[in-house]
Formats: sequence, structure tokens, C-alpha cells
Amino acid sequence: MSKFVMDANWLHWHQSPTKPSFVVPEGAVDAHCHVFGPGDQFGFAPERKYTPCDASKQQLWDLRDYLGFSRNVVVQATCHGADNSALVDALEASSGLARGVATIKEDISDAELDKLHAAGVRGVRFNFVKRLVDALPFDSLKRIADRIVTRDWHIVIYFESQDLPELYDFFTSLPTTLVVDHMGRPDVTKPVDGEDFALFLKFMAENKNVWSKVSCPERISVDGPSKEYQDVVPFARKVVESFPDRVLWGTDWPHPNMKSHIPDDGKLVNMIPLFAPTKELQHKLLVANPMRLYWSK
Ligand code: 0GY
Repeated sequence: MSKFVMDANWLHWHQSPTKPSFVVPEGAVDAHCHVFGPGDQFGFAPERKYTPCDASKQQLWDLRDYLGFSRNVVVQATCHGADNSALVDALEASSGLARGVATIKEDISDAELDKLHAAGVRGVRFNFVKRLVDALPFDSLKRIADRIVTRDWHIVIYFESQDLPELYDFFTSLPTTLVVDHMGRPDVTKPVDGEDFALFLKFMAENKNVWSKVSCPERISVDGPSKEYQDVVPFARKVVESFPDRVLWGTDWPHPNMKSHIPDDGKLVNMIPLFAPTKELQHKLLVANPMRLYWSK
């Protein structure tokens, strides 16, 4: 029994997802997912903005196998702050089938960074979503970036589209590969070839170190699950077709902070061919790109 009580409005992940009809290529990587606790083993951070249900590494591996995936990239969730113990535990138990993205503070020691790397961490996450974290000041993030660049790690950046203009210059000043969560959360009520999304496409076009996850249609969609998140498809497809060598895909299991509904993970997998319509694009998205970023060093 966890000593933590999940938030009253917390939505538990889907208990019986559809078996996907889309068969992912051999060696596919779910490149965005999380573990939560279990809280009695790995407590949640005092500064967290939400308390989730437990979501263990074994439950994540079970989903991986059920959906036909081979590997995971586990991203440190904000509810664990900069204590990466649950993440490291999952990576160490994964038999090399999971890599990680950590959250660190600038005073982390070299020995701790070495330990994270040995466990399988290959990046850090900078989160600018205000409802999730109080973001660190730019100069502190810059010092973290300078620490990790020497290890050839990358930086995962999470922001919402309305904040890209003010973050743009900071992002382009960063010295390593940047991976944007969920396409920078575009406003899909605006046109895919409109001004807003153009800034995101320019960010990727002019900065060859910028990658994007084409993930979380369930968060981005206004149409919602009854219309199968179709309003997100043109945005994801545009990113995949424009930058086929710099895109990743992930389930986002266990879907933290979904308030309207919880997605069916199998149906999310079935959307992949809409985002990446050819076998070649699917292989890059699910195998070649994540293997290059996470398993080649
Ligand atoms: C996501 C999205 C969210 C949460 C987190 O670390 C987190 O707490 O990432 C969100 O609430 O939008 O990528 O899982």
C-alpha cells in the first residue's frame, strides 16, 4: 500500500487497451513513457504539482510486449522532481532494453552523472510547462547543458506552442541535440500551414540539432477520441515527412494529467501509419532514429 494518495481527479491508465492492428517493425522503440514510483519504494517529490497512481516498470514492460514494441525510453516525470531513483531502478532492471532521460540540478556531481550514464541515461529534460514545474532560470539550465554536452547527451524540451517565441533564442543557444516533446503542443485549431506552426517548422528546419516526438495526439487534439484525434494527423505527418531522420514516437504511458479521458494505447499505435505512411518512414520513426539517439553511445 503506497503512502501516497493519488489526486482525486487522477485518471488511471487504460486497463484493457485494444490489440493494435498496425504491426510495428521489428525492434520498435516507445520513446516517450514514464514510471511512477511505486510510491512506497520511490517516493514522489515534495515540490510535485500532482500525485499520480503507481505505474511500475513491470507494468510498462507488459504494455511494451502487448503492443509489440521491443524497447522503451523512460522520461523522468515531474512528480519525481530531480530524484531519478525510480528511473534508474527501471533502467537497471531492463536488461538494456530501456534508456532514460533524467531531470538534474546543476550541483549534481560527476560521479552521479557517471552513475546515470551507466544505468542508461542519455539525456536530460528541461520542462517549461508552468502547470508542471517552476522552470529553472536560463543561466542554470545553460550550466546543466554545458555539463551534459561533454557526455554527448541530449536535452528533451517540453513547452506549449504559445511559449515558443519567448523561448526560441534560448533553445537555439543550447549546445547539443534538442528533442521536443509532442511537437511543441501545437494549436490544431489553427491551420497546419499557418503562422503558428510555421515557427515550429522553422525551428526544426533552421536548426539541424532539433528533433521532435510526434506523440500525444490525445493531449493535442480538440476533436478528441470520438473522432480518433484526426485533427492532429496533418501536424504529425507534416513533421515526419519534413524531418524523417529527426522524429521519434512514444505512447506517453501512463498518460499523466489527462483530465478529459484516458487514451487506448492500442489505438494510439494504430495512428502511426497516419503519421508515417510508408514502411521506410515507419522504420526511421520507430527503429532507426531512436536507436541512433539512445543506443549508439
Ligand atoms: C508528458 C506530459 C505531461 C506530464 C509530464 O513529467 C510530467 O509530469 O511529462 C503533461 O502533464 O502534459 O509528457 O507526460
